[in-house]
Amino acid sequence: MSQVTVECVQGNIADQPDMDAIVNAANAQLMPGAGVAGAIHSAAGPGLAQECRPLAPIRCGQAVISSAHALPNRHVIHCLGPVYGVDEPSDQLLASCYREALMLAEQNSLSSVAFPAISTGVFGYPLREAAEVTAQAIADTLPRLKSVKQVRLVLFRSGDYRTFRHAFSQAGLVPAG
Ligand code: AR6
Repeated sequence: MSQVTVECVQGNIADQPDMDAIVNAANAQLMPGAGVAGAIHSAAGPGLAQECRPLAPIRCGQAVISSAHALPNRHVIHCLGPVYGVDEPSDQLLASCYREALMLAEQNSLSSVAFPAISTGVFGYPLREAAEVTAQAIADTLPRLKSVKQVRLVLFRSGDYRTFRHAFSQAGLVPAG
């Protein structure tokens, strides 16, 4: 049995004060953007973009870690997801984001990480497919985690929450219902 608690919640990724790290659905330049990147950078303040500048550009499927500035968390982990239909193989690149982010949390001795649904906004990844790939990627990575004890998926919209909840229960990560 895994010692890691996995959960899906509906909410705002920039408002997860109980988590050690939140994950940004970033662009390659790690600059403020729309959606998740906009919410995170505006809550963190301009110091986040400043710290990120020398870390960019990142490649698709990669994760990098920064401090969290004015956010209530310890760190932000920035992932560049695939643009659906452009970056291939999209499922492997999306899975790589979750795996790399969790391993970075592990290397930094963090115990809790909150993710948004990477690539499902501006980058156009169909939600149900993304939910299945995400659930599988997290399930595959759980056995490698020692420090990380809590993984949370934060879905902005109620329909997205239900889709992720279903995929995560199908993968045995959260109770059915
Ligand atoms: N909290 C949680 N989820 C959110 C929030 C929020 N505050 N805001 C949006 N979502 P996106 P991507 C959901 O577009 O597809 C940016 O401009 C949203 O409904 O943020 O990886 C970057 O700069 C969707 O389901 O990320 C990149 O250029 C999901 O989060 C590009 O967009 C991801 O939407 C990245 O695109």
